Amino acid sequence: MPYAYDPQNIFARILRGEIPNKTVLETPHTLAFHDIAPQAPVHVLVIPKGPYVTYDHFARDASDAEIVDFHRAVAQVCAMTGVQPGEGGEGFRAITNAGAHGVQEVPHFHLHILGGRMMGRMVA
Ligand code: IU
Repeated sequence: MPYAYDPQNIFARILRGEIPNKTVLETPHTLAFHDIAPQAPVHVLVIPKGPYVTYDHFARDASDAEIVDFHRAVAQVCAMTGVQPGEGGEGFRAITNAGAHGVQEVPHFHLHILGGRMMGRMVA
């Protein structure tokens, strides 16, 4: 079953520059920006520039270059926001919601990087 990407979703519009964002990092294939409604002192969304709906869609269909660029960008965001536990930071949580059961609101794959406070124990 092919994924149907909606080019009018809000992150597609951000990527096209139609809606402003607070950019943390931009790389050839990836954009990271502050979440508009932060759930923690650090709350950054990392998104690929390509039209991928969910993480599994991205992992299946993106090129190796896109996948490497995305994950290196995640590491850079962690460094830039000071949350890397191996580098003096206090740690972070990375979450991606996918589809209906994942309660995904925006249908463009995004990884939430949350940090700057103690997280709650993870619950489903
Ligand atoms: P979700 O994983 O799809 O549920 O998360 C969507 C996130 O996108 C959520 O944390 C929103 O606050 C965030 N967001 C945003 O940063 N900018 C926007 O214009 C909109 C949502 I709409």
